Amino acid sequence: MNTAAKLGSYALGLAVVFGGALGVGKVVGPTSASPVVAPPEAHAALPGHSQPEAHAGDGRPEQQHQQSEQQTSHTPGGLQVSQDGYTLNPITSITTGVPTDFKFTVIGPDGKPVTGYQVEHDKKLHFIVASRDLTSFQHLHPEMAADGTWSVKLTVPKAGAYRAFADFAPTGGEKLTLGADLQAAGDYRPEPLPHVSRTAAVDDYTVNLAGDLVPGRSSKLTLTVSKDGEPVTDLEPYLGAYGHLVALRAGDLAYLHVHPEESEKSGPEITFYAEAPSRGDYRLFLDFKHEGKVRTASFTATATLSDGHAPSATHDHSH
Ligand SMILES: [Cu+2]
Repeated sequence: MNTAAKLGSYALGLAVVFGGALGVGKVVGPTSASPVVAPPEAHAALPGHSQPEAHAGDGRPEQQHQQSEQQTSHTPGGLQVSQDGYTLNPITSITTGVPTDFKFTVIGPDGKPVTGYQVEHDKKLHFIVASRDLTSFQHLHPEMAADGTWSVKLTVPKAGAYRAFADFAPTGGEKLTLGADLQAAGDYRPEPLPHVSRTAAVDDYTVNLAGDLVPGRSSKLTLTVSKDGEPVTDLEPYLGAYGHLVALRAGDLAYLHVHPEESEKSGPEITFYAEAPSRGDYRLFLDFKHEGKVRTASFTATATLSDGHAPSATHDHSH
């Protein structure tokens, strides 16, 4: 009986963990610039707090629920092919260097392709394809057929492993980012992560990055666009803002929650709030539109602890 009771509690805990993920969108919610994730100290208090009542029966599920919410609020998007009953289902395979009419569906909790989506940033679904070494990035907008099949022209430039992300919110549901691996056959030569830099060049444009990623916090990032040394003040709206930023964690390609600051200004600055789930390196991809063309500027940034916890490498060498 004891074992059965324990298993029952364990199963309940799992159910709460998966159910709790539905709340993630709210927890890391859209508009707050303030810290939204509990600091690590909050966790330390939990296990001790729940111990004395471990045998109290009725109190147990609620305590597990609290703990589960703490855990799921830290799970970044894009790491799972299936979450909250929704599954990203690639239909087509990819071939290195060959344009593919790539097709996929999102299977819903009822086992059928989802056809109802909420529009976010001007689109029902945002489709990102990044190489696992983070040196290739594409932000695409597939078309959906009436039966829920999405299709998009996709060409991957080199052989290797890719991660495809579908960023969407089903009608009546929470925002989700599902991720699936795609493989392009051939001679795979992974490149190292580009060095940390606050400047990125694309065509005649230079983009500067101000602000720092802070682990477990919403961090303000300001990107400033210039062309031939002159600030660009006539950026064109793209996806309902003056830029679109995607941030992926090096190592596992966790997909960060990023949202733009509302602005009437068409440049040269574009401001975002990005939530780095941990310390480590991240690759940032800024899409911006100018003179009718969308370009992507890429940066590598490191999330380290601030407030006196800076790494020793930043010590002041003056005497
Ligand atoms: Cu998009």
